[in-house]
Amino acid sequence: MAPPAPAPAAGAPVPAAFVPPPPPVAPTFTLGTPAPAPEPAARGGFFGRLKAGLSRSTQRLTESLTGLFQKRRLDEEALEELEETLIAADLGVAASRRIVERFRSTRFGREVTEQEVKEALADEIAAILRPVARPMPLDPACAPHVVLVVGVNGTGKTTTIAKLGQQYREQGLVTMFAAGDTFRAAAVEQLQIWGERTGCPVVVPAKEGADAAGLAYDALSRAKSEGAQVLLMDTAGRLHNKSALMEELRKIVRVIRRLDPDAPHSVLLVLDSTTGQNALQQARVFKEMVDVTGLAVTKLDGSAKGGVVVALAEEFGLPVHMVGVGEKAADLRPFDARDFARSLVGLE
Ligand SMILES: Nc1nc2c(ncn2[C@@H]2O[C@H](COP(=O)(O)OP(=O)(O)OP(=O)(O)O)[C@@H](O)[C@H]2O)c(=O)[nH]1
Ligand SMILES: [Mg+2]
Repeated sequence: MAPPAPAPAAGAPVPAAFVPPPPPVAPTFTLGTPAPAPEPAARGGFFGRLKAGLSRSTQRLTESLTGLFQKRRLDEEALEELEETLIAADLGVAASRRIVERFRSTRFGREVTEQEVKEALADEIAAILRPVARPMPLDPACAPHVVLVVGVNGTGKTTTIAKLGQQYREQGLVTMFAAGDTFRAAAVEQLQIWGERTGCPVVVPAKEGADAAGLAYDALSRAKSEGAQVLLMDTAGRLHNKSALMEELRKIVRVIRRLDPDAPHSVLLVLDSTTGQNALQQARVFKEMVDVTGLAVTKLDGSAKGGVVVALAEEFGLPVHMVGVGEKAADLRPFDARDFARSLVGLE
């Protein structure tokens, strides 16, 4: 990959909010195993990428819709079938009911085509998603803005940190990583490699199994003394039980507040969209543990359960700051309600 851009002088003007720019050039690194060759649609920018990525979710939903609405009267039976279709597509019972109620009140008894149903569905879904589609606010004046990244193992925490690190560096922000998953040597190494590739210094524990809160404290002290503007903290996804993980996360928060009473400024919960309804359960559990401020939903490329984003929005109302639609740095993007809704129902 290209050598990292030089870090700007501390105090250089920086954007107040994180709005990743569209990828200006071919992505500079890939994460994990090489990504498969892009589908033709993937060349059409982010919307195309999202659409290609969501195709498995879309297929599930639209196959049922096609069977349902070949010009048909929107009667009680059709509405019931529509509700079942939406629930089967992981939108959740509450959101599915709400959408069907809107159909009932606006279109009941009318004859509708599949295209009309899709357009109306996309509008209703976008209306649910719009309030949560908010980029992660980033205030580098916090010096640094601390992002605690949490989530169960394998959801994409470490790679999301790497992608964010790359994007922030491209925006000229001095960014550091904290390898807070101290129990696994491999986890520390993984983040170290990303640090080297993205040009973000990584604070690592002195030894395997070191206290994660102590590491977090050291990382914030070092980030402060080195003038970092953003500090991304990785955490363990699994400890021997839930209360141990909760205790560890709470201790991290307590300890870093000795250095900055407002830290962490963001608590980003990473959820893997391929886990469908499990993602909802994970959100419930992590909300109990820490004050989650927003979500990153990963692996929407190839997920047949992308509809879960709608269920998450309906149940929690937490901002969906970003979505992962692939393994490259540029594949972590802000969440766009309309694009997502239209892709999900198979519209351009
Ligand atoms: N296709 C795809 N793969 C992703 C995405 N995000 C993460 N991954 C992959 O998911 C796998 C797990 O990602 P990690 O970042 O290691 O997950 P983690 O949450 O740090 O896992 P633990 O450290 O075990 O808790 C890796 O192979 C990533 O490349 C995405 O948006 N799309
Ligand atoms: Mg990890």
